[in-house]
Amino acid sequence: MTPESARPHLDIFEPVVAALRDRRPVVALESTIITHGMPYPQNAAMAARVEEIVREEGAVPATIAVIEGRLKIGLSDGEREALAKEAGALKLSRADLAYAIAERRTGGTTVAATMIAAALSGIEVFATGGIGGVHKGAETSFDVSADLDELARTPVIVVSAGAKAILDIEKTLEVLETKGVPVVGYGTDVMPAFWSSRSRFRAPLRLDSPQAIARFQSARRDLGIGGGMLIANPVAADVEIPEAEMAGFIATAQADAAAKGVSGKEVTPYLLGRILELTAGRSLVTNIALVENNARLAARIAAALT
Ligand code: PSU
Ligand code: MN
Repeated sequence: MTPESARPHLDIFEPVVAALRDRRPVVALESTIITHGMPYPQNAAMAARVEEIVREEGAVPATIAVIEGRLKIGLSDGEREALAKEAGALKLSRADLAYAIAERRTGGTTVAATMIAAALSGIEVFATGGIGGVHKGAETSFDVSADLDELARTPVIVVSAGAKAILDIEKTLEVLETKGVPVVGYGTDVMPAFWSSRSRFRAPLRLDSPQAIARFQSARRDLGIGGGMLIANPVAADVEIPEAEMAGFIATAQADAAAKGVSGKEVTPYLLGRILELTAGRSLVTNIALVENNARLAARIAAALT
């Protein structure tokens, strides 16, 4: 599966090697959410709990990150803890994943970079919080996440709570449609908005079971349609922050980012951190709950694929 030339840079954790060899379900997990998405120690607790949930569902978790130049597919508890505390971690996407390897650096992998690593190691399903997408104001900033291109080209099922609500969800859906990426509402006709279970937009497609998602993905493969798909799994209603309530916090965070001149890859981490302050920690509780919810569904999809 792994191209020979990539192998010297990859360390696949033993339980993941065994599961892939025996064709048991494996779920990839990203690490930018650990290094840039949440503060310590909540990030460490979230990362440990998410792995546990995947195991409870009978799958093997593979948290993906770059540690001192090694592309790690699956981390030990010690490596995961150390990454959660690492202050100098890079945020790695398609553009800089290989840079971190060549320069022997440490970094969290975004949705895009985690998809690349998952596909290299033969993992078909991946759980995250929310993908990157088209930022509000992208018509002047041109800030469109590399996650969207990766979904178009790399054959991994990405389980998310939709696009982060700090984004322009309507434009993000348009770009995904243009690129031929299926966006599937899980058990819903309405696109979720990360912290909110509902947005103003319809989910382009709907499926109601992990088995149905697995069938859809294998039909795509049979037809030679490459690329990934995005599953939009709404956060549970009892922990959501409704969209109308979030809108005010997001607008304030956005205005603060503009006033401070935050740009490039710092935009998403800055907005998430500012929203955490503005909601007095409530957004973090929701963020953790939705990642856990996505990990559970991803494990069930992985099982359905085997
Ligand atoms: N989901 C979260 N928290 C995060 C992210 C997603 O709950 O921090 C990360 C993902 O790694 C995603 C990245 O790929 O933010 C998008 O960054 P950008 O908008 O700069 O492409
Ligand atoms: Mn960006």
